[in-house]
Amino acid sequence: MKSVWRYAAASAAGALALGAALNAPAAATVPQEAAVAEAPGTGWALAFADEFDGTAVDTSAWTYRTDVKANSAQRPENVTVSGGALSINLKQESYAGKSFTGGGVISRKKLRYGYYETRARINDGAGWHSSFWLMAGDGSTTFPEDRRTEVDGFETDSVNPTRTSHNVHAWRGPTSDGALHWGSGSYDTGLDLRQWHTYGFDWRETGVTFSIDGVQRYSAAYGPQQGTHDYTSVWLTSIAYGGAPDVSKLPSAVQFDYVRYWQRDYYVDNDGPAAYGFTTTGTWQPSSLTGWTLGSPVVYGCTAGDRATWRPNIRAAGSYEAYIWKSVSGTGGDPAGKVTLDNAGTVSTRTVDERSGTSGWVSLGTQSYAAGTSAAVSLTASGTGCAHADAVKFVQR
Ligand SMILES: [Ca+2]
Repeated sequence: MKSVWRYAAASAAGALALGAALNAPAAATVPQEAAVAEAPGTGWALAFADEFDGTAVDTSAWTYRTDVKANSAQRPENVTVSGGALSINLKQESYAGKSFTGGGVISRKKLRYGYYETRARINDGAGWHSSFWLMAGDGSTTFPEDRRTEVDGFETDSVNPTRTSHNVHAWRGPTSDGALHWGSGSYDTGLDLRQWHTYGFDWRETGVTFSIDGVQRYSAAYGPQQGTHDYTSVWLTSIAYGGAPDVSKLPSAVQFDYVRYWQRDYYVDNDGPAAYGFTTTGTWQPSSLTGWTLGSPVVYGCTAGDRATWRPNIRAAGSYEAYIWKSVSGTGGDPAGKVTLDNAGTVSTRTVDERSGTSGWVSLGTQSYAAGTSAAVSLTASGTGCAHADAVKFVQR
């Protein structure tokens, strides 16, 4: 993957400011940056971002990590925004039975496939575990009941400030029962991670690819039937973990310059955040079928005219191949469910036979689409058997 970020040319004034900042408080040392986020490639569209350019955490976008884990308790008070960065302040203080406090933020927005990026630097001094990662939850625990996908863009233990790891975990709840894991293992990056570096990962249906400063470092083949591909929040966190904290280096801070999330392909699922484009008319009920990703519920409608509609919010005009997930369900399935693809008034239809073949994505062809919500796919039950509705996707071609 090419580098997705360009620094502004260092002016004399900029170099002076940066030099002077080396002795200033941590929050003032964010390097110069370009004025506009640069997309990771053609067709990607920015769908969520926080540049941390304000003077406080935007609590409409973020909640706080507040658990007590390993050697620290996490406190909202420790998270600040100033000087163009979010700082997680690391302290030696007695709180909630611990001698140290860290913290973090968790996005309220739940996201799935796309390219995620941050620029970050860890603290100097042993004893802290800092991460840029995805998972369900609100920050009160790292073992929520609905824990499924975990993607770790980086996990760095400050005792070894050149080493990090990239990981994917497919959980099935708060315990490790049945979980699957992919990981780079801790490796030497050849970089001083106490300096600013850009960390990105591209999560697709077929897996996750991780990079540092635009250089690919690890890829995990995390398929949709190996674990639930969940809607997750972005977590930026640091806790005391991995040996005793070096108290001579406290207080200190881990900093994040920004978080950005781009989309290129558009999945619309019957489950997940309600506003994401799935609607029904008629009567649809939960099915016991496994969906396109493990544990993604399917619904079914049995009366002629029952209709399910998926309407993506396409953020970049372009050429996309549309698909609908066909759920084969034996003699109970609808042999002639009508699938309609409406591209801003240009309509094509076909039928799908749920009584034959195998479950999988069925291509509806490649067309040019405008940005916005003018395209939709619908499935209408024929009244013979029951039609099953799960997901559609628009994949950029
Ligand atoms: Ca589903």
